This record gives sequence, structure tokens and C-alpha cells, in this order.
Amino acid sequence: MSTSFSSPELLTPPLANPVQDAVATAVREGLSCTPKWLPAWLFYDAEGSRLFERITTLPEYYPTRTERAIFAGYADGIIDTAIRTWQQTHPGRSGRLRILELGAGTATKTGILLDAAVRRQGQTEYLPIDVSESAMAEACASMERVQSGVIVSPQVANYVTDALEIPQHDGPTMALYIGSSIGNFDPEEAATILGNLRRQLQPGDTLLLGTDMVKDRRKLEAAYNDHDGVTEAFNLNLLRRINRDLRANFDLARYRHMAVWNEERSRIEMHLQSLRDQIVRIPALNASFQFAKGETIHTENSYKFTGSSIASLLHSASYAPVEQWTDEQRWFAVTLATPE
Ligand code: AVI
Repeated sequence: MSTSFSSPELLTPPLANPVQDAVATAVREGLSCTPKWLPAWLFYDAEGSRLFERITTLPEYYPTRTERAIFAGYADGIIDTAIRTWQQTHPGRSGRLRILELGAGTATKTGILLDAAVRRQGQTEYLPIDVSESAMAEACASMERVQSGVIVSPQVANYVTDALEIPQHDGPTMALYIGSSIGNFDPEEAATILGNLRRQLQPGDTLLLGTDMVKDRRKLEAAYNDHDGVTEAFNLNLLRRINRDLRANFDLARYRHMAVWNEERSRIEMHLQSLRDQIVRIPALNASFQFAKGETIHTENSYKFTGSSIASLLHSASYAPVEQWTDEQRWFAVTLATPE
């Protein structure tokens, strides 16, 4: 059961900034639903971003290192195929490949592809697009420090909610959406994000999509229930963030982290489960929310893919697959696709 009720006697001053406004709207909406849920972007305050970086290095969390190994093994082939795809629609023309990325990349992963592009053509332009100005500044600084021959042109924009505007270019563009970030969206939202990007791409341009694949349940669940409790801390940090941003009084000791494989929907679901009946006050919303013992807040979906679900996602956003690279166990796939 969930109830929210307002307490007019506790009117508090308005929130300080647009991020807090967005947090307030999301929390009010999500905690008023049955079942309760919160959007996964709320994870990524400074502490949440730090915890996510730690997750990517955990022994149980195989996606980051598996994707990185695919890039390390096939970067030259990926760059070659992207250029060849463009040349097939522009016979006799040449032009430098530029690399665009949805989200601010890391030098350790995106850097492998940038290096391969620089090896092939001397220099390359890199256009990261991210909603967070600070994440972008950090990413650009590290990228320019490590990569010679890379010209970084960052753009701050919300590619999930807003249409994109990419500067014109006389040559191929390869757009990266890697790290299985697409997996954190429902299939309809995922098709919208790829469709918005698709409208900015020219014939012969390419999308490089990184997707985590369906595999043994134990392997999947272990990746989200690590031994050191880093994913648990990442999940619970959401409540700490709400306490800070909205002056709420969540007691973190009264919730437990849960991550389970939902086979029917092909996704890992993360939840925070209330360990007792309790009421949480959120003064910035003038509201209280009731939790029954055992009730959960659904905090994240992480979809896992098969060859055919990748093909149908691409098709739903009007892309045709060109080539795919995977690791030996087929735990992770990197697919190059072009506008249909
Ligand atoms: C960012 N994203 C692809 C991660 C994932 O695996 O879905 C976020 C994450 N959540 C818990 N662990 C990692």
C-alpha cells in the first residue's frame, strides 16, 4: 500500500536549483505510484558516480571489462568498417571519420577507438554529448591529456528527452552508445533515444551500440549482488541523495538492496525493500510516504539482449545492422549499424 498526504503546516522554502526541482518531481511521482519506483538517473550524484566507477572494476561486474576487451581486440576493424560503410554510399569521396558519443566516455574505453581512428587518419574529432556539465568537463580533460590527435568538441544536452543537434560534417560520423547504457531504458524509450540520434545521422554514418547479453542467471545476479556490497551502497545512496536534496528522513538501515533476474522481461531489476512498516517524511514535497514491511521501490532495470532483440531494437529505430563483434563467451556484443 502507498499513501502520500500533504502537511500544509510544514511549508518549506522552494528548492535551490533545476536539478533539485527535477529530483522533487521524479520522487513525488515515483513514490506516489503503486508499486513505487524511482528513475535510475537519480543514482548519479557525485557519490553515486564514484560508486558506479567502483562497480565497473569489480570482479563480478563483467560488462565493462568485456566490452573493453572487445574494443582492444577489434578497434581497427571497427573503424575500418565504419569508414567502408560510408564510402559505399559516397563512392570516390574521402573525409575524416569523427566519433560522437552519447554520454561522456572514459579514456580507458572510448580512448581505444579514438586511438585506432588517429592511427588510421592522423587525427579525429570527438564529440561527447552529456547532460552533466561536470562529468563532461572531467571526461574532456582526461581525454585531451591522454589522446594526442584528438580534437574534443563537447556538447551539454539531454539526449534522452531532447532532440539532438549535431554540427554538419563532410565525412563519416560514427556515434557510440556503449557500456550497455541502452539497457537501462525500456524498449520504447530505447527506440526513441536511438530514433532521435538516427534523425541526425546521414546516409552511410554509423551507430556503434554496446549491449550486455542474456546469460546464466547466476552470472547475471552475481554482477548486481557483489561480495563487497558496492552495488548495495550504490542502490542505497539513492535514499541518501533524497535525504540531502529534499530534506527527507529515510533511515537507510531500514531498507535492503535486492537485484533479481526477471527472465520473462529479460532484465535485472534492482529494488530497495522496506524491512518494516514505516512512514517517511519529505518536507521539500510537503508529503509523507507510507511503506509496508516487504514493499519495494523499483530503482533500476538493466535489460539483457539476444541477437534477435538487438536486431528488432535497431529495426524499430530504423537502423540496419552492418557487423557485430563479441567476446568468446558472447557475454557482451558491440554492433555497428547504419540508417536504413
Ligand atoms: C550504467 N548501467 C549500464 C549499469 C548497468 O549494469 O545497468 C548500471 C548499474 N547498476 C548496477 N550496477 C551497474
